[in-house]
Amino acid sequence: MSAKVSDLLWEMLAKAGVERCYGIVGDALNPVIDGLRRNGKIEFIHVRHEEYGVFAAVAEACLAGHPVAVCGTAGPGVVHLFNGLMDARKEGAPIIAIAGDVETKLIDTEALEELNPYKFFAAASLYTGRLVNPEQARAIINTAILTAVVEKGPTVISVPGDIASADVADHALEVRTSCPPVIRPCDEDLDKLVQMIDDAKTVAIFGGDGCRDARDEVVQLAGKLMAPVGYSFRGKQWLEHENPNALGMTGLLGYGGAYGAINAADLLLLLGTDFPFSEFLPGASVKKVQIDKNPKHLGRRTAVDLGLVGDIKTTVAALLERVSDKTDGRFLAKYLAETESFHGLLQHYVEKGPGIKPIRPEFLAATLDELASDDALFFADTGTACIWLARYIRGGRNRRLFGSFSWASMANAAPNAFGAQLAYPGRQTIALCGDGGFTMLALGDLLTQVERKTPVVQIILNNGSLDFVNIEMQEGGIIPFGVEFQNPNFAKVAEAMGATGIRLEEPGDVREGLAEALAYKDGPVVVDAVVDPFALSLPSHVPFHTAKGFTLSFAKQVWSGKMDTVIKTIERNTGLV
Ligand SMILES: Cc1ncc(C[n+]2csc(CCOP(=O)(O)OP(=O)(O)O)c2C)c(N)n1
Repeated sequence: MSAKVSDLLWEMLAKAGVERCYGIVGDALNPVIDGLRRNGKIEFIHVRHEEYGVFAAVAEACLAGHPVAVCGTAGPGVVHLFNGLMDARKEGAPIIAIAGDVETKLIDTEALEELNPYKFFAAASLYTGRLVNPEQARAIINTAILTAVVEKGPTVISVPGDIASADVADHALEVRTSCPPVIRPCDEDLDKLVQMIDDAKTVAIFGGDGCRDARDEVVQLAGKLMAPVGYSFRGKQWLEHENPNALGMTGLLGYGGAYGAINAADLLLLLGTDFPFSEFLPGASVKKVQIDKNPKHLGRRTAVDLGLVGDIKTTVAALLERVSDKTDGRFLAKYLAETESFHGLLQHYVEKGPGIKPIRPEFLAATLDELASDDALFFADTGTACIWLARYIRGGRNRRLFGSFSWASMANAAPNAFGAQLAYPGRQTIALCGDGGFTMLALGDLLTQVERKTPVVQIILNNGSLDFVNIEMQEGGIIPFGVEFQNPNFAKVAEAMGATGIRLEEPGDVREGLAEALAYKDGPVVVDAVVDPFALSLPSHVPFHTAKGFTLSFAKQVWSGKMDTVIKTIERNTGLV
């Protein structure tokens, strides 16, 4: 039997290192999936919602570093891929989406389920190829794989069923990718930077995900320069642990002395970061140097005095040989002390937690941090879960913290954790889910986890509201509206679906319940944690507009007869309970 286009597709994907394809089959995809079955090298993960499959793939691709395939079929199935592919675009995940397409004879006739893939995927995809002739196959598949892997992001191969089942003459090619090139600024620019560092009395460092492979070099540089180190959410897992100069994060989730230090230093080194919250970065009073291997990041969030293209590991290694040691440690000590005292504040609801009902999320997260293993993989839904993850879950050499950092979609954590568990079987994978996020996307695919006996621990912050938006609205000076909903007992729902369910209502049960969930290895666990919906979290630096917004919102709530809510919010966030 001669090879079909679909045979070529899967063989090339397998040779490029794809181990799994997540998705849902049907119509145009049927001959494509038939090729996957014949090929036998790639595992098909049948999910209940295509978007869930893409979030799983994003986590697998980002954590394991290899390309992952996803699929959805013509029209609606393809549309369900989109939000996940936007996440892949923003997270830099090498995903190849196989999109079912109408038969070639129907293209541009407004046929049932017809969708123009070029227009539809334009915002998400780095490359979209539409297979309308079998002879395009090798070139299109090759380009889709290489673009995803080299440029780090999603690509789309749109496949009409008739082309998937057409014969193809070409042989499958191994798509080879070399390891990324080493880039550092030229000597002249490095000399300029060394001069700026040597001239500065105080230096602070702010690092992001670009420090992923450069942890040791950055920590060493900070030691040499007596520089305090702040980091973004993405940078936390690389720069927080075993770093005596670590300060914490800035921004809305911020804690510790990071905001103070980066705004007071003579010179700020922005390393591998595209931190988007410009209002938390210093203005012209601080000299700024930004280094990033992606030139598009330079100077786009804040004006910089010097922008250099280079990977952080190589560039910082070169700097280490050239900069002079600094000996005055007072600046560093000041901001470490600030971090220490903020840490004390963060502990308030952790220490009081065992006696407070409803359960304080701070106490829940800190207990989880204590009980989870040193190589646990943590995932947070966009929502308040991010706040508790950022503040209470410590990174570690082998721990990983992941979220929809740059796209900020709801409902990412459970599918992320599912994909991670498939890539790292047996490792603790823990999803901190919002109740809004869990019911949006994770519930249906809990069945997928049950069927596969995938040991994912999903902890639902059951606060009966879209709490992050509730806080946002108050911050914006308006009365929270449209944010409340009613939840079932998620533990019972989980049990009915075949998963293990644990309901936590009493603070005294938190430790035991979490320990039981983490110890369970035979399938998914849903921990339904009924938490305080009034728990607020303010950043270590509160911008004026935030304080003003809360004051205004509280006043409006009082005027509209919601005195009770205001009192509870104040009471539960000022250490009164
Ligand atoms: C798909 C999507 N819809 C809406 C939003 C806007 N949004 C951001 S956080 C959030 C609330 C999340 O609520 P929940 O999952 O219950 O978590 P909580 O904040 O209550 O912990 C919303 C609606 C979004 N980011 N993504």
